Amino acid sequence: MNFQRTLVTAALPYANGVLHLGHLAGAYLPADLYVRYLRSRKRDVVFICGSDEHGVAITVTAEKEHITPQAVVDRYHPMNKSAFEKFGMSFDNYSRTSLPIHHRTSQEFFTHFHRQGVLKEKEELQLYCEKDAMFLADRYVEGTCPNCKYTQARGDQCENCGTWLNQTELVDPKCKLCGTTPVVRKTTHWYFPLGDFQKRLQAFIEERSKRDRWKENVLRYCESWFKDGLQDRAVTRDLSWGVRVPVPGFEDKVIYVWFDAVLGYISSTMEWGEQRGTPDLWRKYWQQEDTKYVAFIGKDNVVFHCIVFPAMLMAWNDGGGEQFILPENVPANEFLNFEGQKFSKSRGWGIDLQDFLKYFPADPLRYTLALNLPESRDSDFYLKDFQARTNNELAAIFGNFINRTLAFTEKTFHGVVPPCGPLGKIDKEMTATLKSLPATIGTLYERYKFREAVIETMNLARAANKYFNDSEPWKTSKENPEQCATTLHLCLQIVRSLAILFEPVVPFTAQKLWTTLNLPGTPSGEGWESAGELRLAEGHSLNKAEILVMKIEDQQIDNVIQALSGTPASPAPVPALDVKPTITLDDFKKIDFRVAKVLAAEKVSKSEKLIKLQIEIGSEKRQILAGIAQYYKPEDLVGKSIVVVANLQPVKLMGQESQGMLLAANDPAGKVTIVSVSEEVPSGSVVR
Ligand code: B3M
Ligand code: ZN
Repeated sequence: MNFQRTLVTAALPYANGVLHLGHLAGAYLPADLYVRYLRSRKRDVVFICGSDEHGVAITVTAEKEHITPQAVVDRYHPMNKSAFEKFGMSFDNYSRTSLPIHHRTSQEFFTHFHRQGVLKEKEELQLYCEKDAMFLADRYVEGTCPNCKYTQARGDQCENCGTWLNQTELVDPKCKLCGTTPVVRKTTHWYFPLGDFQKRLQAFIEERSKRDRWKENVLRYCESWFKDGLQDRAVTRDLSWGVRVPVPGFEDKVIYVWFDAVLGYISSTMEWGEQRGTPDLWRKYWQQEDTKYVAFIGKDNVVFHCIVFPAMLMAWNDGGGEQFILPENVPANEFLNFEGQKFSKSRGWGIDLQDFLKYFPADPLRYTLALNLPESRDSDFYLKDFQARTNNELAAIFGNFINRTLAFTEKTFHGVVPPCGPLGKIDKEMTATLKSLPATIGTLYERYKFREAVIETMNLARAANKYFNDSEPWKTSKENPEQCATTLHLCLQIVRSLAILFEPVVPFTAQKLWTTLNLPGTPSGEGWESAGELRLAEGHSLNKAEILVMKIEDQQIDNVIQALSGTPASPAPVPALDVKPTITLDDFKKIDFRVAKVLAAEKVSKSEKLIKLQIEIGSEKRQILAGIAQYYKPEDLVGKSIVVVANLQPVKLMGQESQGMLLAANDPAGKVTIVSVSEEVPSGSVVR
């Protein structure tokens, strides 16, 4: 495809809390790296984001605090917007889905689908809380995830394994407001026939994934959805906060938050165009076939961006009007952990972006996150690693090369770019390396390999330090001044190139460096390719050098650690023992625990977490499903003697029957360890 422009979106964060470092590593930093690179390549690009301001997460917060949902989003939207700015996110527009332009757009889509007969009206069973007299949409209900057994799964999605749920699938559901068990009642909703689009979605992903090399993890998620078969999905809710359903008789319902949120990308682009006085500009980015659309998200959003949103756009396009483009790629990242544990709002584990930026500048954070991006698997952020990367790489390699070059130039050449004489062997090698790098690093950016791109960029600073050392300018300044001038001339050229090539990663530092070099405009304005060329003119005078990268002292890290444990965001304190209500011995005797032997085990295809076990309990053979795939390989389970509840009513998980439950310990971090007994104990033995 010969694309003329790029549309880049990053997931719209809920305006229901502040951003933490995990969010940045998932969608935002990669998107910003990509966009900054494209801008430096002088591509036509628009970068769109905004706050997702609907959904039950927000109304639950409002109820807890006895304020309106509007007050909740009015608090968090500006906070997140400003934290993003301080972090250096270069969005062209950061909108909000509570704006009229967004409500209008969402309703227009809904009405269009309704008129075209795409949506189906259905009566369905929903959980209803008799105490609160309301249907428990989405996050108003919590229960155990049928997929991974996580106990705080919500009505629409399990936060732990990312499964998109129908609320009636939750095991042991509880009303989030009053804690009582809801009843099941009938209500009428509009359904989007996702299943009807399956073939076309598969063909779409097949084509695009080959064309633009989709990431393995994303393809795996999509395949598992297809394998199970896509279902019709309700796209309306019995709620009052959200976009009103524009169908007569349904005015008291709202559109499902995910159905309106993805359209937020479009309405945010519209708002951007309007602000610039060109209200139709958005069409160029959404409706011209030669636009490349790349949607950056975290892994928990894959189904909505690879399946739901494309299906919605297909349904719109079927109407025959203006045609929307579909994503060319959806480079989703996995999760980032903090100091070895999952970020968790409820446990207060992690560090907020705005707090972090009170202690440290954005650039070292961007650099460290870029090197730890969870591009293919979950990764970690450690404060000590942040300190080490800042001090030993950003300061000691990149900063050091720049400092020594500028200091030497100042001292020996009065701060003026010296002339370049004939090139010797190592000079030629250095210039050849420099020449090749914009293309090499550029290819990595184009392929969404941001970690590698940043490593390669730092390698230039490494090579430059070596070049400086090997050239020994402190010797040649006396013995061979012409050679010394050549060395410093080339080093200064590299400093300029580093400003351009590092700009996507450390934009604030790059700009400071640019000013020190006494160059006009911005590094990216100069153009990416020019980083391979020797553009600094002989005789150009430089400004006085400042320290570019401040080292981080142990004390500073300790201060943060202190602050972490001194506030509610503390490293998960051991929670008070929260024991369930007392039961009698008779109650206990009702449960039949038995030793079972694992005969066979395999992963359940659709799921990240579930393993299917064939077990033997005495003379009986059974199948059980357990959410342990993250912690055990199926082959390691075979032959183990485990303990199971043998008289538990069978349940269906992911369409498969589970005839019992194995016992396992769940530590506070969520790690699962199976209870096992010595292999000599015969299967079928009673445990009590
Ligand atoms: N607000 C969920 C999230 O922040 C959701 C993303 C919307 S993208 C259209 O993970
Ligand atoms: Zn789950």
